[in-house]
Amino acid sequence: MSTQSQSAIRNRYTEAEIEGYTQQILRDGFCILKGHFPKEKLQTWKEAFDPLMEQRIQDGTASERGPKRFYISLPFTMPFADPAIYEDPDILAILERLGGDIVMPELASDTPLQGSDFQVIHRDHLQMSPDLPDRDPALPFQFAVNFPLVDVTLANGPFEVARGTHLLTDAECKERIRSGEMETQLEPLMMEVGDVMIRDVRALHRGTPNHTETPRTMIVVGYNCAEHQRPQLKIHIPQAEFNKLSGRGRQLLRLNPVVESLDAIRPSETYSNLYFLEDAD
Ligand SMILES: O=C(O)CCC(=O)C(=O)O
Repeated sequence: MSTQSQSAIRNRYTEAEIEGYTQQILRDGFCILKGHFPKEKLQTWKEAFDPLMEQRIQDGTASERGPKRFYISLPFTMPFADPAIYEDPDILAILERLGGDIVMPELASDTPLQGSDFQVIHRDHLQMSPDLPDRDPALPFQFAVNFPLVDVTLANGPFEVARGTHLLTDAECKERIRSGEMETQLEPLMMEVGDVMIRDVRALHRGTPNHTETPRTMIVVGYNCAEHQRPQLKIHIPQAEFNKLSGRGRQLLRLNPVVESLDAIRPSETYSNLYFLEDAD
C-alpha cells in the first residue's frame, strides 16, 4: 500500500474517544462524528449520484419509501466503491466493539425531494434478530452509517431520531407511537457535509418533508454482525473491483456476489419493508 493511501486511512480518534462513541451508541442509539469525511470527496459522490438518481427515478427502478422519497442502491464502482469510506478505521473500530465480526451488505441512499412527506415513525429491524436469539437485547446487531451529500437544514427534510428508543421492546415502540408520545421525542439532526452518523437501526426514526428544490441525499452504508442474516440485501461486486479489494475489504464484503460486470445486472431494489413494527405481535 502506498504511503499516501496509508495516511488516508489513519485513525483520527484515540482509543478513549472510540470507546466514548461506542458508549454513546449503546446509550442513545446513535452518535455523530463531526466533519469526518472530506467535503471534496463527497462533492465527487454528489456529482456521480445526481444523474444516477435521475435515471433510476425515470426508469422506475428506485424504491419509493413514501411520496417523493427514493431509496437507491449505489453501484460498487468508483467513486462509491471507495475503501476510504467503507473501510474507515474509526467507524470500523466502533462497529467491531459493538458487533464483533462485521459484514457489509448495503451501499445505498435515501433522498427526499420536494413533495415528500413525514414517514411513519419506524425502526429498521425488530428488537431481536431471529439469528441471534440469545443476544442481549441491549446490544446492537445491525447498523447504518449515514452521511449527507448536502448540508441538512430544517427546510430540506432532516432525519429525525428518538434517543434511547433502540432499547424499547417492539410492543413498547408500537404503544408509544400509537399514543403520540414518540412524536414529541424526535430530534431533527442538522448534519453538515462531512458529518457521519453511526446508528443502531432499532432507534425509532423517520424521514421528514423536503420543502426545497434541492434533493437531500443521505448515503447509507449498512453493516451487521455476520451471524445476523439479511438475505434481501446484497451488493454486486464486479470482478475488477473485487480484484482491488484489501484483505479487510474482502472480509467485510464476503457475503456479496462477485459478478463479471454490472452491465448484465438490471438495477432493482428488493429491500423495501419500512414498517417492521406493523408485523410485530
Ligand atoms: O429519508 C430519510 O431521512 C429516512 C429514510 C428512512 O428512514 C427509511 O426509509 O427507512
